Amino acid sequence: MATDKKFYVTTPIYYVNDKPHLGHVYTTMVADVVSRYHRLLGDQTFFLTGVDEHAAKVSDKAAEHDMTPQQWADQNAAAFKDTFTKLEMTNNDFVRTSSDQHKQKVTEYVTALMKSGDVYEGEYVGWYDAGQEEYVPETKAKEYDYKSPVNGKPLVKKTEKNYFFKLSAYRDELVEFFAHRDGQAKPFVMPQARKNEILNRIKEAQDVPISRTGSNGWGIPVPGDDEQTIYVWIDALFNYLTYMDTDDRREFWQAGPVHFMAKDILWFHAAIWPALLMALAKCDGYDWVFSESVGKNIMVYSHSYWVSATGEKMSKSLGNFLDPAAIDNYVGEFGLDALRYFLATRGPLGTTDSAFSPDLFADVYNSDLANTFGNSASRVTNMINKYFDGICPEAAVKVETTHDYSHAAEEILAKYIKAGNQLDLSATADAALSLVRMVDSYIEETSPFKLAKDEEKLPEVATILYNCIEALRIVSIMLWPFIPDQCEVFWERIGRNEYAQALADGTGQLKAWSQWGQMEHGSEVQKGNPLFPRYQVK
Ligand code: ME8
Repeated sequence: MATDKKFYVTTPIYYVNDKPHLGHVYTTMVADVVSRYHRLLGDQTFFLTGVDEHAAKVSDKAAEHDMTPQQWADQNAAAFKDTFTKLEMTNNDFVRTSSDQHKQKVTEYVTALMKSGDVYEGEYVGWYDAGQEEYVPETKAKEYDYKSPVNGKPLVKKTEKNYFFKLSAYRDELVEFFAHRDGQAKPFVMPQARKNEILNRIKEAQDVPISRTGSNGWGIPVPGDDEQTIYVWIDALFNYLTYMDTDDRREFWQAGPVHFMAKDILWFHAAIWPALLMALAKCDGYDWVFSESVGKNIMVYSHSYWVSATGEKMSKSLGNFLDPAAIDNYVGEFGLDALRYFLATRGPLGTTDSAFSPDLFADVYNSDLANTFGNSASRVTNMINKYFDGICPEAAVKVETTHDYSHAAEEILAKYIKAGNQLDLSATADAALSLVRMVDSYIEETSPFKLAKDEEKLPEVATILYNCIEALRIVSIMLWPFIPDQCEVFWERIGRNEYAQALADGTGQLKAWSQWGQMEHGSEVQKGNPLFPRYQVK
């Protein structure tokens, strides 16, 4: 049964100046694992990802290729969509900022903000980072020696007639909002280590330009001023709302969005975005956009970077990224589950960058998947086939052991849920693996393969193998968000296709399914190829 709880998770919408790379796949994969985790809990989950089209770097790239911006955007949007489909991302929709729904809603929101006075006309002089499509404040520009901190190119001094968003008017409200959320179970900014930097910047925040000229019509026009288009960042941030501003989706918005992104764009999400929502909520008919429940649950999670082996950020402009072809190679060699598992558990979710190394990938694959769940599943299903003809045995007699399974499974489930709710994906996966390690040590301790040599000991072997297969059944449920494909293969082998069906229908039941003792004596347990064949380093 699905719970009444709603869950809404997003990724940044990615620029379509180029093809997707590992960084984009990473954030989308993390959001996908988190979505699957919530679907497993039974929460009604909405997962949104997509692309950001109206950037100058998109129209520049299009011109280089003799295409219109829309043609270029179409081509790369398709590449993002294909990549995500191939990687079995379970996003419920795919944002395109050139869609009518988005453009129309952004126009409505900006019109409302112009009417309320939070968007006004003025003149802007500042330092522009063309690669990032971002104005850099004077103090920061000086600190960076007037060069882009990302690609090293000179910052450009620009003067423009501009529309501004009155961010300065929201300083106090933002500071108060941060403080309020600090006192609650869920802070607004995660990891918390990044909060102070944002807060300090908020305290001195100036109004922000939200329009530009000279975009040759590539962008959403400022309402009532065809010479200006809405600055790509404002257009982009609104995607999280425009796609949910329909009768059947507003409820998901009310659950409070959980936004994933990398640290480079935290400022936009942690300061400008909530301020825009606060401002819009003051306009007629929009109070729902920053309702109490949104204010209580909205969250911005900014992870660190994947860096190359030499420590540079992987990025399109630096050209040092793992592209779709390289990602395909990993999937071909190790399987999609392995990529998903590696990204989710060894990625830069915390405050330090992660280097992507093929050796580490292979090590993690062997240690966490092949030698752990994969090996244990093979061992146990093989023994059940060898000693009990593939029929789930009965735990009828007591076996001396130091392992208290049913109790341990309960404790592990509690740990798993705690880590999952805190978005600590490596601790979540590790909780599940700790139950596999327990199965292994139980087998070492009780040696069913030795006992089986003595006919009289078969009832003990039966109990041992029942406990093992039951524990692995629970493990496979907990590991599903990380390695769904092989968990579903395992479910077929133990006669539990119903889990996959329920999850596809959005009616996961983690807690009910994880209660001890649901493998049925007499049901079929098939053996099969290793779920994760061990990788031999070449
Ligand atoms: O910033 N490591 O788009 P973008 C980890 N359109 N994650 C990485 C990464 C890396 N090396 N490189 C990129 C934009 N990412 C805007 C966003 S949202 C309203 C608008 C991921 O194509 C990470 O999620 O530059 C980062 O925030 C995002 O890609 C930036 O993608």
